Amino acid sequence: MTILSVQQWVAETAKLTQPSEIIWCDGSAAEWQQLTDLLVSSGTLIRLNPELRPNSFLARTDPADVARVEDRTFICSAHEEDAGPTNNWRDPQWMKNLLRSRFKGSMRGRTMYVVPFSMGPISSPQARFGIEITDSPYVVLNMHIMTRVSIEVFDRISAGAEWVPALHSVGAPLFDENGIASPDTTWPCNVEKYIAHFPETSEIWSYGSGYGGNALLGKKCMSLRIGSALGRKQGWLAEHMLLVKVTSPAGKAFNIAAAFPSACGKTNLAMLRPTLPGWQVSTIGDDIAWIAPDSDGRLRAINPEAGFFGVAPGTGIKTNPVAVETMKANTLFTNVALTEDGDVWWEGLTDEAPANLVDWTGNAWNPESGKPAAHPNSRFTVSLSQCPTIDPAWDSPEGVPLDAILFGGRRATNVPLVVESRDWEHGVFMGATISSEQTAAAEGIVGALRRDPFAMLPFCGYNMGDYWQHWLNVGLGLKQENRPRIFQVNWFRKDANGKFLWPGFGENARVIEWIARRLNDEVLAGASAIGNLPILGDLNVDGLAISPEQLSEIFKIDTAAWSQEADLTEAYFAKFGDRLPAAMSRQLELLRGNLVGTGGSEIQVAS
Ligand code: OXD
Ligand code: MN
Repeated sequence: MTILSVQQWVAETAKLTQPSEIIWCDGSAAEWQQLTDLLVSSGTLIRLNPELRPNSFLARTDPADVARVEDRTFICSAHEEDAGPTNNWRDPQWMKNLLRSRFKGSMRGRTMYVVPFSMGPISSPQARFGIEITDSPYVVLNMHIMTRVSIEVFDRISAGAEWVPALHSVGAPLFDENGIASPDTTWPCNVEKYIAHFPETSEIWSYGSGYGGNALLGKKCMSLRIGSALGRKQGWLAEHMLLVKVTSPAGKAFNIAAAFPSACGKTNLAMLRPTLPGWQVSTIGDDIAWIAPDSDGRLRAINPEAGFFGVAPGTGIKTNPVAVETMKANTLFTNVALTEDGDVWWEGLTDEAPANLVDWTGNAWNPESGKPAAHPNSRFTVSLSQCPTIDPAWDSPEGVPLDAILFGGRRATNVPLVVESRDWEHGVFMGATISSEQTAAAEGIVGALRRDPFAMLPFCGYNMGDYWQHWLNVGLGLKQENRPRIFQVNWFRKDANGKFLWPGFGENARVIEWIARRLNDEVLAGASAIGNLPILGDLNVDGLAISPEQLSEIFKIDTAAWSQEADLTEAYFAKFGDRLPAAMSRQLELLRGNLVGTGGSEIQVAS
């Protein structure tokens, strides 16, 4: 496409949506100033006390628009089987016809913003460009932080770069077709929501929500759903992974990407302050990694985002001091509580709630009410550049060479604290079988496994079976000695009384230390039925109140329970029919054979 086609797309969209004005955005400080002033005067943003939280704002959403809407998220490929059994599918023409009727006049009385953005440093060969059209100035401000908004993107497009058209409307026009006015609200949105992706033509159409991943289209929509489909065509991987650099006391550095389902402490790991002397962790990304093979047959990773859109509750001075420091200034908060002196608070920021809070709905908070002051999915949006542990490579066009990939779920049973895959294919099997026990009845049967392969369940833009095959293919294209090693971790194993066996948080650095020592060939591992485990004594537990019994419990492999798990995996894999790679069935059979052969937990030294 050429720059002309951008203009054409903008003109056609304006004809359809009928805004009263079009503004071409440039991502400048002046634009930030103008839009924050506008939203403070309209009541959408509250300016926080500049002495306590300079250049920072609080937004309160409509109580019905507080999270991603997975059941309203669609993958619109020509054939249903190309979306696969884990996605909501709609025919692309059917969806576009329906959406055209919703977008018709949807911006009447509002301003349409055209936001050119880059995912990844603009000059990076791994960067991809997009243009978001939105009628939400709140979205524009968030895009300023989360992506690189710049008019340079137009130059790249003129020079021939591909780009993703990303159309967004909150679906709340201020006039109907007869000119009858509807009053505006501080959080316009529509009860009907559609987050539609067209992976074959790389387009996004999002309607009805102003919140987070539904509306900041560079994030889940482009960087994961469209990104994964682009990556498949172009030979790279778009992943729901944090990215960190770990440096040993001897100064040896390793780059690690890690996939965790939502709400498994990803931001905390991305900003880990190790409890072990001499070890350092620096942050490159907390949510998404784009990973591509380089000319040395090695994988290189970039964080396509430029900001954190982190969950506030549980992010505390004790649990994540780095995040708390990061959001000292220049931060947008959404749905947290407001303090008397014009600052913000949420559950877990401090042990005690300050007096006289205003809750996320704008009402005086009654601590006795049993209701939280901040919404459980309330967020902070802040630039990566403000993170005290940021690694300089976060902004480097070349990205970083990847040494290890971690897969984690939230498992009370079966899965040990850490286990290393035997090889790439086994590692892909580990990723494909990530799951968590459901903890709330709302999610289904409590204790049943929720499968979340590669932590990509809501984010894979095509058939998940094809996605596993793509991972296998990418591995085959790498030099064997340069392939990242793959590990599975689980911070959440519990004992028979339901108590966590591992302290977690900063102590997870002990597991990272063992992984780094494996990468450096300093320690051996023991072969077990499910992969290679640390040899007793190699995992540093000095100073931890953990008994030898607890330690053996945390690594216990129960053959009967694993056989049952293998049966569940077989049933899950059957959903993918002939899209299931043969290598995944082979790995499952290997697991079954190992369980019979070793009795599960007998450990021999493997390497
Ligand atoms: C997120 C998520 O918001 O994964 O990052 O849900
Ligand atoms: Mn995420």
